[in-house]
Amino acid sequence: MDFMTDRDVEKYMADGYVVLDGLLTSQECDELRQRMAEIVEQMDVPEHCRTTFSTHPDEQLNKQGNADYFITSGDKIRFFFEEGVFDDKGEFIIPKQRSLNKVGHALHAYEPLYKKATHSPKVQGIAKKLGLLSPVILQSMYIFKQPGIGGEVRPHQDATFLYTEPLGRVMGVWIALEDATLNNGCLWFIPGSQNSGITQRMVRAPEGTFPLTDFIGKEKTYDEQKFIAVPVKKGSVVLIHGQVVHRSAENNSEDSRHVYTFHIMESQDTRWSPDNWLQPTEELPFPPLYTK
Ligand SMILES: O=C(O)CCC(=O)C(=O)O
Repeated sequence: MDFMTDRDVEKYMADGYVVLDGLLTSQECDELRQRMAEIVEQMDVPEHCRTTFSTHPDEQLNKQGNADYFITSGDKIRFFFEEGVFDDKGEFIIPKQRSLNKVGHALHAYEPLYKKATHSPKVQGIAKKLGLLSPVILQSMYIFKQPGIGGEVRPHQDATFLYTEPLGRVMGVWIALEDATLNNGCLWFIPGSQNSGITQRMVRAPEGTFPLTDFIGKEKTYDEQKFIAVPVKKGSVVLIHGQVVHRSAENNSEDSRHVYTFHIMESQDTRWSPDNWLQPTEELPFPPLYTK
């Protein structure tokens, strides 16, 4: 039987997301976490690049001292921090292992273990089950949701940041490397919201202007009651339609909630917007999923 069943496909189409248990074994999750611990141990982030990551539009526009570090991170492995983890001189005021919000955006290309997880037969099988002909990998992220300080991710649609014509060509593959619970900041979704278009786009600002990105359209406020919590077990994957509205809460618990996530796009008959912050580069064109 396929790892993704017909019922899973139906649920994904209806709700805009679906959970599949057992994409990775517990040991595979631990290996990915161990490798990330080594990467963090060795990280060397220039002072001017000590970037706090926020999904709040105003904050993204205003904290642009290090905007270059973000906008050129599509083909690199770079480090983005939680608020309040540096002192005035840019020195860590908490252990650096606990300081990160995420690492992105090219683990899938440069880190062999992450590359293997991204191109695994199960992931390729999911894409085939969904009928994708020429899927490519756009970006990847390791998200930490640190105990006590892991920030919220505000309600959004991924197509705001990863825009295609036509819409409906992008899917997030979100893999829990630890249990994601109500306490440590699991995902929440508005089922069916992928069918109502998008409300906002993040675009590159014209060359030579600052800030480097801008938003078109307004951030929408959603009815809190419509969100459904989606706690998942370590090793499970959540498939996220590019237009489904989702969010995650702050992590006020004592547990971390590590995740490896990447986005794929059906490239056949799809126009990747040149206005997107993320662009393929000479060093790293978007790699096809159906390779090792
Ligand atoms: O991991 C999270 O908390 C949020 C991730 C997310 O919203 C995304 O990858 O689009």
